[in-house]
Amino acid sequence: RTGDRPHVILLPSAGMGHLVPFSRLAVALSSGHGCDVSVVAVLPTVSAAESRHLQGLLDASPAVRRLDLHLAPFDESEFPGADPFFLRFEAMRRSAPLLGPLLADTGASALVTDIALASVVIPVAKEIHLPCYVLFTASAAMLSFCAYFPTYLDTNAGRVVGDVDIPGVYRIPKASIPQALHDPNHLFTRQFVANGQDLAKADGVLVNTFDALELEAVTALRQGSVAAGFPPVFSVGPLVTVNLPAGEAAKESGNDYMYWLDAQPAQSVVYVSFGSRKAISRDQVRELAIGLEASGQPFLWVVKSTVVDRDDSAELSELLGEGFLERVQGQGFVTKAWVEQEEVLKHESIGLFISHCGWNSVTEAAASGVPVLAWPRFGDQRVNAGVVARGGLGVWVERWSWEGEEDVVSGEEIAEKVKAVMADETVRKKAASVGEAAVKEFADGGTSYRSLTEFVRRCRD
Ligand code: BUP
Repeated sequence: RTGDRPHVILLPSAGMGHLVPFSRLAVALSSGHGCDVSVVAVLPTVSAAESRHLQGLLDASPAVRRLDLHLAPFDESEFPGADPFFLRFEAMRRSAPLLGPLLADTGASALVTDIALASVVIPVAKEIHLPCYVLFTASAAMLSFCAYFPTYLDTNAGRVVGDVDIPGVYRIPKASIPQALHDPNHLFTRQFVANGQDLAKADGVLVNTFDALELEAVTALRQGSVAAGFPPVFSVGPLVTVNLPAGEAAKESGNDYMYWLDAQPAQSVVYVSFGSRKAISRDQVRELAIGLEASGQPFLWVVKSTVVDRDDSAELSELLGEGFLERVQGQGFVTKAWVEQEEVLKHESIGLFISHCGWNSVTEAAASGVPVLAWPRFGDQRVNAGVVARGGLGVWVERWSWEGEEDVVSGEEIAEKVKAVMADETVRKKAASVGEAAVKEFADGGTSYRSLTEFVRRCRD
């Protein structure tokens, strides 16, 4: 801790969906809000994308320091077939006691832990008298669901029996509840319920959303309607990369897609990405290819074919079908590589984002005012798609969303929907006004800026 600069320690868990908002928070705190920041890292990271991202953060922000957490031995065979990211959550949770000695002599003012680790980290922080906040990396709707879910289970014999009506917020349809939570014994359910129960013990909860997008949920949480005695809620989003030089970083690293975007007409390109964590089925990839081609719109498509990027060796041409890449030359840019999505979404050529609705993707679309065609698939994505549709950021064709891989949406249907949404002025205008609100709230003096200022004030006390 230097002078009266608070020293905030950030503890992200695994996966880009978690690391990205933490790194943006690190930059916001250290550059705009006068804090010293340390980020706890577990190396090696699960994916190569995380490793590059972490290094990029440290290279670009010398004021942000790294604290290495060495995990205790953990026998993964206890959970055969489990998602590698959930396994890392569990390994980190079991290593929480190691945080005490790691953090004790850092002179820290506060710890901000990832929601995935909350219930095990809060007691450790309390033991060393370190104020402990939680960063909720998904929507406020999902935060309210997480806070209410333990009570819901208590009154329903421990199971999901139907829709979940969150007091003061809205009803989450049964089909939108993350699949794992339908099984009380699932590893993720156990973590989720424990974290939800213990949220009330945190000194506060930061959430990567903004009031104009999710006023109902944020207000209900603040008023204690969702869970009595809920700690202060700081809506600090949409967390964005500060001082992003439009397209320049991506171009410097030799990424041709930014040059390709430069050559496209304004608001004409359909950007397609289903996130960094789970591939879509091969049959659906083929139909999507047919649909994008038939839409006649230019498109930039990030194709993923494995769960963890380190294992991805499938050939694009084999995935997309014979002759596709040759046929769409000029119309489409298809890549398996990582793209700088935040920069892509800021590019003026982008007219639509077909998205799996990982929460970071939603917040990035909001920050750029780009309409979303929501195509959620698993986890919290359906709840997020609901936020997109309610908040005016885009449209959601609910019957397209699937958890299993059995239903394939036809190329013809995809092409029709893309054409219709691209031609819809109302969709475009609404998304643009969400974008204006997002920028205003995150900027100096906006509600999210003030929320973060209040959090820092508390860290200083
Ligand atoms: Br793929 C990809 N470039 O090529 P979400 C992703 N991203 O910058 P996820 C890129 O990764 P969860 C790419 O901008 C976002 O910040 C993207 O997070 C970035 O989805 C992040 O959108 C992905 O939250 O995580 O990774 O599926 O499962 O936690 O939702």
